[in-house]
Amino acid sequence: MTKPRLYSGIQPSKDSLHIGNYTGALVQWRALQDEYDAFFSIVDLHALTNAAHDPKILADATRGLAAQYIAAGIEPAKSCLYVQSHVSAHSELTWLLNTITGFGEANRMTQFKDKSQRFGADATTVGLFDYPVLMAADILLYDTVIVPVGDDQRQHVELTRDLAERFNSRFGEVFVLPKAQFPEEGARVYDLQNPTAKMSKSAESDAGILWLLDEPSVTAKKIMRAVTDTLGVVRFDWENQPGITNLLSIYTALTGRSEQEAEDEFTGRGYGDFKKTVADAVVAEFEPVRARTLELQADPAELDRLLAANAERAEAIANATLKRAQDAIGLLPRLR
Ligand code: AQP
Repeated sequence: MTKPRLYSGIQPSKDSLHIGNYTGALVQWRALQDEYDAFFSIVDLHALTNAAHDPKILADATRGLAAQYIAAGIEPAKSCLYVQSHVSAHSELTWLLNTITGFGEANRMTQFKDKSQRFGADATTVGLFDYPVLMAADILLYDTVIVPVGDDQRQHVELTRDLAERFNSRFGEVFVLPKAQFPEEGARVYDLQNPTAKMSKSAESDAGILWLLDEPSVTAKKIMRAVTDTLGVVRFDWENQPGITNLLSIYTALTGRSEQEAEDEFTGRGYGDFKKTVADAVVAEFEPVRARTLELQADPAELDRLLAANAERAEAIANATLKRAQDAIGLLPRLR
């Protein structure tokens, strides 16, 4: 029996993932790859919308992200791991979907609002505005049933469903309606220095971000310096203790402990002791992933071969869906 399809991706907008990408996306991906026919894309076209995009580092970051996927447990023998720009159907379907997307609905996307505010008027592009439509094309091309993502992508997956429904009702049944899936813990990790703001690769300061490829001593130092409060109690309370709660949430996501178990473990213990335990857990999780990433990056030709083979597999599926969409929308088929 064929397995239901799963699709997700991460932008190679930096040379390392952060812990939010790890707990929000990769940990779920790893757990779901047996149950689903999984496609994990390195969404480099999305990375072009970033204010800090640098053409000199994008190709290396793309390969490096493939290495991090594998090092974190995505198995190339089971899952299709490929680069978005290697499959041109992503860009082509985006255009078709653009023509049925309302300006108003795209304008309601909170991630666009946040990022455009952070980037400023000069760096806010039509590409950034169109990011959710490209993401819809990514998902719909693969007849995706489930999209495992962090909480920040909830609205984008809802837009994807709306576009699929609209297209199907206007032009005939072409797309499968996907559903987002969020992890129980670690669905939203906040910046350690500003624990009410999402941890983000494109944040201005590095001090609040736990990079997967940071040296262990740097990781530990960032956690020991994380912003907390003066209440002196380790408990889940996003409203009054966002810093402590963020660290607790990272801890439960990585150790599999329940919220209650984690709170009980730290009853009567000071913040320094608590932070040290969280730092040890993060370092223990990241260290083998970091070491394996560095090993894989030492053989770029092998990574490129793997990505090329997987692009072919992805392309066959994506092109078939694109053709259905082109036919349904009424474009004249090209004679072959
Ligand atoms: N802070 C977060 N907590 C939990 N999950 C997160 N994700 C991102 N940040 C957090 C999840 O990681 C996946 C890939 O994200 P992306 O790089 O494609 O885009 P993003 O959501 O815009 O991530 P960043 O880190 O904020 O990147 P930049 O700054 O480059 O845009 C998604 O599943 C996302 O939910």
